[in-house]
Amino acid sequence: MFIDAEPGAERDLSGYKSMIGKSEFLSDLRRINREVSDSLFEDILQTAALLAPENIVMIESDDRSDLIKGMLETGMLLELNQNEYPDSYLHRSNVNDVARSEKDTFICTTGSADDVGPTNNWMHTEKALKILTPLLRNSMNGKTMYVVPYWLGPKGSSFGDAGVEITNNAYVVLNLMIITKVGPEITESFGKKGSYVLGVHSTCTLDSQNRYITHFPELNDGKGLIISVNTDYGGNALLSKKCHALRIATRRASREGWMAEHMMLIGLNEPDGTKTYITGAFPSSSGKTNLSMIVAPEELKKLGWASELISDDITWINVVNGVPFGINPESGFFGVVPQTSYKTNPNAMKTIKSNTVFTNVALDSNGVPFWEGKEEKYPDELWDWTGKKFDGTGKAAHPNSRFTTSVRQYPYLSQDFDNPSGVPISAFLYGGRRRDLVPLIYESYSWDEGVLIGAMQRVETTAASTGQVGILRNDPMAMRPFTGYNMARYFDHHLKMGDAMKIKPRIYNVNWFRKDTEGKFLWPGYSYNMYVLRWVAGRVHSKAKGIETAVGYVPPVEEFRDVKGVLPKVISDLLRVDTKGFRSELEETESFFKTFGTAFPERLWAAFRKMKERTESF
Ligand code: OXD
Ligand code: MN
Repeated sequence: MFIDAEPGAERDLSGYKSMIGKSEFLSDLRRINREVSDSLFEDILQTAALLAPENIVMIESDDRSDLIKGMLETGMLLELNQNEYPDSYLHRSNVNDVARSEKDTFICTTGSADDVGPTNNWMHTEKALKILTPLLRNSMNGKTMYVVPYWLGPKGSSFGDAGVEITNNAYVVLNLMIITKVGPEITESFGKKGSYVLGVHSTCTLDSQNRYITHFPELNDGKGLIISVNTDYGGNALLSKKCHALRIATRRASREGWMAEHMMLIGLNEPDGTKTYITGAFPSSSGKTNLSMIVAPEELKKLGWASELISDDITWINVVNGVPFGINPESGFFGVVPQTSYKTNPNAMKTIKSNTVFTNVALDSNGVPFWEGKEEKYPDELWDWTGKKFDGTGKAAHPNSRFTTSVRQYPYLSQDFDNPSGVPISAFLYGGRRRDLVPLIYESYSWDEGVLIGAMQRVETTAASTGQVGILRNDPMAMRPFTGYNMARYFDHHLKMGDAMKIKPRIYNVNWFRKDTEGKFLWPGYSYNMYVLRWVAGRVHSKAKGIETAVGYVPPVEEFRDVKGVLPKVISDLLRVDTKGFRSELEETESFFKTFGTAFPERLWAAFRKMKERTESF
């Protein structure tokens, strides 16, 4: 077990044993894999011994109704207007706990800080456990301890993974029941996997001074242990998501030869029936969900262009016979709400119209949820995300307010969503919020330069994480907060994965966020991004031209000739590569790359030098 529950003391655990002994999940699991079932029994027991809850509830059905009923009774959920938003609810967080907290997030190993590199916080495993044990001890006194065995990925997929989250928080349980697979349908996959990532989450007192989101990739027999305390916010507390499916997964992926990425994944359908699978990595709250739900503009829709969704946030990629195949480890959205409307993202609006948990949105007098960007005007009467009457100052909904909804409600879910083998990926997009410099799109000259483009991403910070918003920072592959080991080795892993691919995805840098001198966006974005994807598909299938520039190929302006409402002059501005600007960008990036010291791959320096030379000669 990970922690000595009560050093030196014998406790009577018979009560807990009999509660856990009633679990049908464990007894079914026993028939498939006795060793895993016994080990899970023991982990639950030892965790209970430390946390000392009043009772233990195993989540072994996907029926959420009892949980919701209980949460309505305690006020943890508020019922929304059931005519307009059937089976939908509002949860209000503690005001000091509304975003991922990177400063409190640690990767803990028995080695040294070099294991995690300069972009992560590191703590020695022993030191971390010394801090965490007293925080955890008896922290569930008088509370229910929920145990949620979950499965990430398509049922039965050898690329999927098993996890268990132990938590006292019913809101966390409810979210997990939406964003992962739970219940009897997962027992077989879980048992066959033969091991699981263990997550322990305790609300404690929500003391922000003692908030920790810690990852122990070496513990739990090398499968990984996660401990999160004093926070209930999604990204900090839904341990299946960023903690398991990214931080723990990246490190394992690097050893096992696959990739865990902060990427959406869509299938783009062309009028002639061609389908192109495209992934895209964008930092939190930078339009990744919107792109994953893109609707073609009328002119392209009429011709037969359409997009279907596989992932909105995370993609796991395995190379099979030299071809990269992607799956979505998740089963639900935990998406950012503000600015979502029938104009910007009609598919999201349809998806969240029922069966949805909203977090930290505002509420009108009819019990209808409201957020900035939903409608033109504020309703006459409104309560803000904290429950106070909204007086027109500040934001009514929190900028990081969220919706949690099953992907099954998405109207254009790919038929391959459940495909255990995943789908073959032909293109990677990297991007983020850049008001200047980065053109609408360019394509890298090679895999290595594509990895460089990913590694070079400098983007503006958003409300998804605590701290100042709008600050430019290096966020390679949109993975800075989510890589569970040294990013220099993560870059190296990317390069090597390219070597393993016979058919390498083309790699692009995109930027929907360029502004003019008056601060207005140059590109309308949203459905218009389909024109950009059309060029990507054209390149993949060798149909579209590219013009050479210092950093890669850009589309000729004619590729956008049928775009309505954007002047050709603006298009050509959007596609212009500012060679001098990129030279400075490379210089600034160089100092970031140097922070990795000798761990930074020489092969990536070579790609860097090549691009830099071109910025001098173009
Ligand atoms: C998310 C994030 O919640 O990236 O997806 O913060
Ligand atoms: Mn994300």
